[in-house]
Amino acid sequence: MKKMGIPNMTEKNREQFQSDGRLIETKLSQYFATRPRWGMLHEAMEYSLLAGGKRIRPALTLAFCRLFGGSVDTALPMACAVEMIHTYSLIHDDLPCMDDDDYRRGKLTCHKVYGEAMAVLAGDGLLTAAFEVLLDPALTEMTREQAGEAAFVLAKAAGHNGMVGGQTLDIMELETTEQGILELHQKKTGALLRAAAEMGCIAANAGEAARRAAISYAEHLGLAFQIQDDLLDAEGDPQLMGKQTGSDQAAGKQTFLSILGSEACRSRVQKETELAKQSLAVWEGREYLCALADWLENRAY
Ligand code: GRG
Repeated sequence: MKKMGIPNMTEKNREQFQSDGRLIETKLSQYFATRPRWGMLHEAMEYSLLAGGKRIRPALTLAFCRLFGGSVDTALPMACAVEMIHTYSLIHDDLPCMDDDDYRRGKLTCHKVYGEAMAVLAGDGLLTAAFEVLLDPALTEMTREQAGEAAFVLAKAAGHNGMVGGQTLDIMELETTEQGILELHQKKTGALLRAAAEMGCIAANAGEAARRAAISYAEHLGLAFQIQDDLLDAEGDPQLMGKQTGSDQAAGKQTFLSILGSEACRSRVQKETELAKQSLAVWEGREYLCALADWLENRAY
């Protein structure tokens, strides 16, 4: 997989994104470092967790915590938890019974390396570890109240009315209208991005107005992100993306692209990115989150 770097960001914002990335990477690598007798499981979990994702969701958690005056140490376990849920979803999504993909992020998928049963378990292990990390008093600087609230927000976003529900709508191919596809993606992709932003607010004990702004930002960003994902699946460079492209069309799937066409998709990505940025208009210190939105609008992977 070719690495693209992060264009269109000022040096300061790029440094922030990279230093948050290092923080997240280091913390994630500590959780499963020990190997019990059944350590193959931990190896498989770590293989996917440390496979080089963009770390967008944890970056949002840290950024919102910082924007609203919280401590990054409080937010870090929440950031790791959301990345664990995201990674589990990708491992399961790649399984033969779902999308049956051989490559992700330029590397063989978890089941290709460790076998299907171990990949199912690695996903299960990451899903549950996310809540362990949030709720273990020894691993966190959160108050019990913050941990409980974050766990609730994350569970709702990841579960049957959130990401798992969205994936179910997807595999049942129930949605064929723009409104239906929108709802599917609000659940499948948007819910976790929104939870990532909300957890940053929880870590900072942010007030209602701040939380509403963060949710609005995340919802518009999520939509832009998903539409860009549809465009990349059709038009992206597989080398840059680190996985096969063209899968939606090959499967005859209804997507924003198939319904709206590429021109309308591109302008919708722009519009949703603008709305995401406008959601933070009254908040000082928003430049970094605006730069993240701009980067995602133009991402090539
Ligand atoms: C299996 C329960 C279950 C859910 C799967 C998220 C998901 C649901 C499937 C992934 C399919 C997909 C490509 C969705 C589009 C948006 C998306 C989540 C892209 C991948 O996220 P990135 O770009 O990935 O943040 P990296 O690799 O950077 O972490």
